Amino acid sequence: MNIKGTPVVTEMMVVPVAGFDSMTMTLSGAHAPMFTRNIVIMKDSAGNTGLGEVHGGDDITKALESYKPLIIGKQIGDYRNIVQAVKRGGYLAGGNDGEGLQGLDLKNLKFVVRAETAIESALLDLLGKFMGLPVCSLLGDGRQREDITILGYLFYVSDRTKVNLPYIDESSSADPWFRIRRNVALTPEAIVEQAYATKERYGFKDFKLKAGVLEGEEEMKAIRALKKEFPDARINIDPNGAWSLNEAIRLTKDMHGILTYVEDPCGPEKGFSSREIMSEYKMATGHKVATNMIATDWRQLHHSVVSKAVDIVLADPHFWTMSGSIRAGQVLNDWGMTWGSHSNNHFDISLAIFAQTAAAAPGDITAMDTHWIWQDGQELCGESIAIKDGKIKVTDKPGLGIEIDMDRVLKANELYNKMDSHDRDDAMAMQHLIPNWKFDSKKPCLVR
Ligand code: GKR
Ligand code: MG
Repeated sequence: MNIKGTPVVTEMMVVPVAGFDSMTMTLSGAHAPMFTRNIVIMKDSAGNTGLGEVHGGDDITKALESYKPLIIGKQIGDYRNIVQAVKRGGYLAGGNDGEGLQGLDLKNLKFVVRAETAIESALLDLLGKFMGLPVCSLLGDGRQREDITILGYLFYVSDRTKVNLPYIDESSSADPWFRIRRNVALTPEAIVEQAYATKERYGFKDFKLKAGVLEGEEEMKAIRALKKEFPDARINIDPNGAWSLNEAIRLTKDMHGILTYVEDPCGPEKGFSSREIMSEYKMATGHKVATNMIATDWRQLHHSVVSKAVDIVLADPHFWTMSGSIRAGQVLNDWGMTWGSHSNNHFDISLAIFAQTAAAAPGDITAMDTHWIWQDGQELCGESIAIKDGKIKVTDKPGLGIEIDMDRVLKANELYNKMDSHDRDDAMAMQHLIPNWKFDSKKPCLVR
């Protein structure tokens, strides 16, 4: 097909980058001192620059590099066909063997991630700039809202001073949140302190606690403490499938009015799939259930819906592509279900991707996850997207509404090049806390 009238892509750069992180804890272990991402920077014949971001790792870099010949010289208006060509003809980071199991630090993550999202985003950014429209106006049925509600994503944090790893120290920062976010937080009081500091800086009204770290009872104490301090907050807990069905029921059955919903409480057990188990959990407790683990593509979504295992699907555009996430959002809304988005550590280009996708998702969407509060201050773009009053205001600027700062990108690339390994490995830092620690999908990471 020959489409006339839109600029052509003249250049595409893939830049792997790294940023600093806290020793945040999950079922998978501890976040390493640095996290990685892949950035795509495209230029077109109209002189515009388009941006994309997706997960890090050499395999994803390789996939993105392989797309170049399928993109350069093509018209940006033909972006749907370009993304198709990339899906069919590019190198595929392939094969997922970890359904329903938290294994995001292992090689599984790259199989859930859709590297082409970074291409789609950069092309939509260029097209939006050419047309003078924000990306959300080009997705699905167009813009659905003026601002996006964001939740405060709280994590337990281990004591970085007890391990000999290059975690950064921000305890002398002028900002109260920056001051505490790199420090140990393993008690209900410390989680409440995080919530206050993030509320102060970002105005959050809703919170999520990443669980699967301590015994479930301890984690419920933190949830109760949060609710006591923030009685109007919608609060959610996410152990990434760590609890058995019985345990999940025991822990949460009396938490109505305290927990608004529960995210991936259980995984597969005793020959039953995570969908069957979560459906039993829902029936037994009456809690609403969210997932980013058992509905990460259309086939999984179908089975999740048929088995009535979930109410809220966290359709991260980096897993679904932006247009795929919106298509899921439309279907969920038509079926009386709820759209939301999961996240992993990311830079501000992904924050813009989340915001533009959420802006086009129809219906009563749930507050969106973002890890940005843990990365805030490490922007790759000039004027970053702000979270104020617990919301991101959807930009009226064309495209993603952000402009890349190459000096910052090059610095983040330098950091990346100093790293020995570029793949996420949450078991690495755990060895410094608990020698010979091994991932167990049914055991909180600090319970050994
Ligand atoms: O950043 O470690 C983390 C999170 O645990 C992430 O990997 C999860 O995928 O945030 C995610 C979730 O909601 O499950
Ligand atoms: Mg989750």
